[in-house]
Amino acid sequence: DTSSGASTIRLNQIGFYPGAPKTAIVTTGTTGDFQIRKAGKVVYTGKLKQSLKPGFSGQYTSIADFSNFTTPGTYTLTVKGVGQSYPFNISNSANSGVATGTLKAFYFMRASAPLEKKYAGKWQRASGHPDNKVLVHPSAADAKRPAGTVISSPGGWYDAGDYNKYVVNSGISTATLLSLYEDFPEYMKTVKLNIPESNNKLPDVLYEVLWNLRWMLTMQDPNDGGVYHKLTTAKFDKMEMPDKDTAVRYVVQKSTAAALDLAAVSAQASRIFKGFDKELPGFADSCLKVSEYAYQWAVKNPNVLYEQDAMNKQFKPAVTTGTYGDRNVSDEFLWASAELYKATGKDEYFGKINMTKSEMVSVPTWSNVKLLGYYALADSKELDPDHRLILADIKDRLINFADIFVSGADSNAYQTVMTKFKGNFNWGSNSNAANQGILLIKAYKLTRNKKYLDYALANLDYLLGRNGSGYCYVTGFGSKPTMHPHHRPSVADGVVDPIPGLLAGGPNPGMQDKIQVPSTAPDEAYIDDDRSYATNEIAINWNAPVAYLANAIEALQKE
Ligand code: 9MR
Repeated sequence: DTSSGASTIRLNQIGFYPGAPKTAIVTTGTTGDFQIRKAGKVVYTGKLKQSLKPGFSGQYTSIADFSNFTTPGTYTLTVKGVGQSYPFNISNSANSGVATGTLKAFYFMRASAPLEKKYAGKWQRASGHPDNKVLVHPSAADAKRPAGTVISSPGGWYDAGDYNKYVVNSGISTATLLSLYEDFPEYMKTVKLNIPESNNKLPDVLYEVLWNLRWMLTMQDPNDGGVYHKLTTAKFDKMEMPDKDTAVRYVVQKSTAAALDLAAVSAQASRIFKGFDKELPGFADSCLKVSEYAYQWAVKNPNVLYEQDAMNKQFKPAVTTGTYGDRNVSDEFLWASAELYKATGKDEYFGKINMTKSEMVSVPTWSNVKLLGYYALADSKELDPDHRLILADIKDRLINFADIFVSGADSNAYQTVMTKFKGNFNWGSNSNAANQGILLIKAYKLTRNKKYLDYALANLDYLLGRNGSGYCYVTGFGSKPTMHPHHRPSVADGVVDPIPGLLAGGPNPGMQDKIQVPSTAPDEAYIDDDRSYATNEIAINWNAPVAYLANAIEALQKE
């Protein structure tokens, strides 16, 4: 009985590495034997083991551990009285398709460009949002750029299911992909994305990053260094293709968070692109100039928050699109100071890094970027010896933090770090799984202790099917993938399959969109419905960490 088994046996629907842990979860808690089968024939038998704790729904699960089975091939897992799982592979490059696909997804998110058939296949589409005539919104007006001034700000990635471009969210997304390259340069040089720039000199991942970075640089006002918070229509448009949305686009109010996020990313970029000065002459230098200028603006304007409701009381037209309205920019200061210190070696930036020990409670999110600063510092060994003690302390903090996540993860129903805490299941919960994975990869790189790598892989397994809903949350992959993401082109293009490589937001019992989820158990609160923007939207800050995680794991398996 394939159908009931497939919905009850939860595993990475794509595959496993010969030498790595292999785990499936049986949601019924059944005990007894399980079998691994190749074309129906049993090739391995193991014993199911009950979970020590129940899942969030109250149900104990059982665990099928077949790590000892290492022969490459295509298999199913069966349990008597339960049925048969979806098929999976054991292979040396088990997740390479997902790794490449989640990166290629950024190409599909490009604004101001047509997607040609040779790169986009059946998802080819016309260009949308040229953004070469963007208006300065009254909230952003000043003497040099009065309201209605036309500026050019083309390119970049669409943020999510909507077509707007937000600097704050672009910051963490772009930084995550830059870090993927920085942390695994040799592997990333081999990753081919089939994008228009693929035959040029730089690694493909860097060309994709450049598409967004170049847009981000245009969001700085050259007159004062300040950075517009977002480029947006006044209200969200319909579920239509990009070229159909021709509403006026604005840049709105400058904000401290936008300035610091741009400062951090462009400092990091300056470091990386310095290595490609021959291919992109002067680009690294201009990134660093933008960075220092934005940082200076933030120092002069240290607490300009983006408060959309207040803004709308003062200025017309009212703007009702996403806010990314961070209320606390101390972590943005830390991140930008860390990146600028690393890029320049200047003590003035080091002095601004606030080292208070408290508050390191969250993996990175668009509103909490503290850990991105720690990541930058943790591998800055080449810098001033006077600061080495502090840098060593950062490494300890990162490892301690990783340990908090890992400890006891083997007792919960899905045997992952993600499924340890209820609190992980908020809007965009899948990005928490991915960002925890990144933290664990960083801890692995610092210690070479395999437990971190194994739990990073377990969180990837979580995203690809070993979870409370039974979905593979990456479109286009696995036997039961997300099919109806809240994503305008995927809904409007008339193609049955959604655009591939996109990570759904994931379980979130909040129902901010008023769409009923099938279960309010936190890890089951997911619905594959394109109206459910609180569980099933896609977004660049969710795709970037899953792309990092899948590529990092592929790279590390090959080491
Ligand atoms: O990811 C954001 C999430 O943390 C917030 O809770 C939510 C509501 O403010 O907004 C999410 O971001 C959305 C953004 O505002 C507009 N584009 C789509 C984003 C993903 O849903």
